[in-house]
Amino acid sequence: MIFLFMSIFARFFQPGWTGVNERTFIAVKPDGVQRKLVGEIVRRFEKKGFKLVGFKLEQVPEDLLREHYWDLRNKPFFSSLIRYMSSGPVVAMVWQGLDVVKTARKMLGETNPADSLPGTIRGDFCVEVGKNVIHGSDSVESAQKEISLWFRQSELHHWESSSRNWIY
Ligand code: IDP
Ligand code: MG
Repeated sequence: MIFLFMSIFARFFQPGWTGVNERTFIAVKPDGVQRKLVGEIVRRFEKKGFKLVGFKLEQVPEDLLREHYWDLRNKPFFSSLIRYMSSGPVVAMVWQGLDVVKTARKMLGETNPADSLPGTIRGDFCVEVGKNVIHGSDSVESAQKEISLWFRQSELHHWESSSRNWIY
């Protein structure tokens, strides 16, 4: 009974996800999709031990992209960034796990691929800052905002991973 109540509560009231329930928003950008990097990127997050809770391929409307990158609206590259992000389908994902926001940013590497260490996604698979293959939320607060911007509640899946007790 208590579990039923908790799962209904979690579904409708979406508490601040913390600890092993922390979530982040990851997107494979149009260049990453075109360059067939989706599988490799998903593989890295799966193998690390994170849990996939949302996944879709989408041609993203410009309105959503402008909202997503609202903080960068005054940057000189803003309009080319919106053009780049709408130049083809994007794979939008939500990953869950302990410290997933910070860890995912480390797995991505620096914004500029030239500053990204080998072994990171940007360090391994791209060259230019304007075609840097992947997005990842930069804080728990932005993750929560971005997830609710990109995903409906019904697109986020509640499932128990059978390897959970081998990871935590
Ligand atoms: P982040 O993606 O590492 O969080 P942000 O500074 O939030 O980096 O910038 C968002 C995106 O805008 C970058 O991933 C990149 O695609 C693009 N961008 C950032 N700086 C530049 C630039 O100097 N020239 C062109 N594009 C840029
Ligand atoms: Mg950012």
